[in-house]
Amino acid sequence: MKYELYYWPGLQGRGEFARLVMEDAGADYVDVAREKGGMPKLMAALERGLDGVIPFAPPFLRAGKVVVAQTANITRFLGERLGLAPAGEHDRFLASTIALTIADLVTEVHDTHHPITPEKAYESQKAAAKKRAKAFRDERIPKFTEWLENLLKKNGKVLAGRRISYADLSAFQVISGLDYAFPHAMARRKRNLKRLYALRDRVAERPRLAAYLASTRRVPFNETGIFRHYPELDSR
Ligand SMILES: N[C@@H](CCC(=O)N[C@@H](CS)C(=O)NCC(=O)O)C(=O)O
Repeated sequence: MKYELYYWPGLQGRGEFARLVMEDAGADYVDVAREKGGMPKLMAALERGLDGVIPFAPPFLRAGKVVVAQTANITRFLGERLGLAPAGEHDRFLASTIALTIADLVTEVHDTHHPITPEKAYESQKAAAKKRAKAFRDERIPKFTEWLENLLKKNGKVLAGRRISYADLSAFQVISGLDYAFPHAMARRKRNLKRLYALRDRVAERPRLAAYLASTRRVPFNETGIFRHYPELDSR
């Protein structure tokens, strides 16, 4: 099976959550819009649909005749197919709950630099972004990250089930992104998040992921993505 990932080129963005699952599993996939002639395919899928499905926004994934959109839905689909999901209903829904909550957190990260609308540039909403980022740093980072830390305290070395799952890969990505975007705010949180950072390190050391992270397929975090480092939105 060759998976087709549709996502904007030049940034990790939400597409990265799906990439990490496929990279860790050693799956065969193509990043459609990064290929020559790929952007028109992405735009055509958004305008006219793929196999009868018109996704609202990237990322979306084609796996044979199945088309899946929404990041958490995609990572669950891939995780369950590629051996990166827990077994049993309780843990399957726990993993899915974690991925959906991380998707909420990602939206809040995005809204720190686009608090008014995603349709206008950051530069046109800087004053509101400063206020939003302060509330995010002071109230929302602690709430989300301590929730993840407490899940680890209860469950052990992984967030759901007994082995690494797509939920853990998503936690790796969101912590890496927060570290990039808000290095000062995160440095202050770190001592309360020992289990979460240990998980982040264990995920980064997985052989296929370590190779991926060192490759050119891993586009560096940058200021066109979700996790943007604007010093004025972080605090010393
Ligand atoms: N809830 C969706 C959000 C998807 C989303 O906002 N995608 C962004 C790129 S990361 C986009 O292209 N949005 C276009 C739009 O909202 O008009 C998910 O988690 O996949």
